Amino acid sequence: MTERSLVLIKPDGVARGNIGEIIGRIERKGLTFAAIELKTVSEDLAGSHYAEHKEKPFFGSLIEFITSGPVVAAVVEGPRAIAAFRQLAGGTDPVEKAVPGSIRGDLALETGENLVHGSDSAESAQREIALWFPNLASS
Ligand code: RTP
Ligand code: MG
Repeated sequence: MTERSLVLIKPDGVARGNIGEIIGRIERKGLTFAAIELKTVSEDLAGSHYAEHKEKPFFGSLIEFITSGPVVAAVVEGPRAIAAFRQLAGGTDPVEKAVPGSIRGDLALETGENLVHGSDSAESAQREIALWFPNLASS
């Protein structure tokens, strides 16, 4: 069954010139793009996107980081796209959790600057796609 996932290349990925590298990995996996756009992230959008982490001690630094520069926002599509992108991304901590071969495992060092976001469930994907791409048909 075809799924959609909301993928972000975070400000560190854009600033480090990793857009092409990350998009290439997504394409090589066989996923396709239903939407892709460079975006400046407002505090409002950042807070809504990461609402589940509101009470966490790292929430302030997370919002500061994700609004610190432009991000690439994309809707990625394909069979099991949500799990497939999470596999490509690797675990949250790029050293302790992400395995070599994954985006974070190969290219990142710190949990706070881990290059990419991918929706973690069908419910999150639906909510996040509506938030980032309100004009995209939900077909
Ligand atoms: P994301 O939402 O960004 O795709 O990352 P994720 O699912 O792998 O991790 P999540 O638990 O949703 O956490 C969101 C982001 O918050 C930062 N974080 N810092 N200092 C910490 O313990 C900590 N834990 C999470 C990370 O940047 C993570 O990507
Ligand atoms: Mg998450």
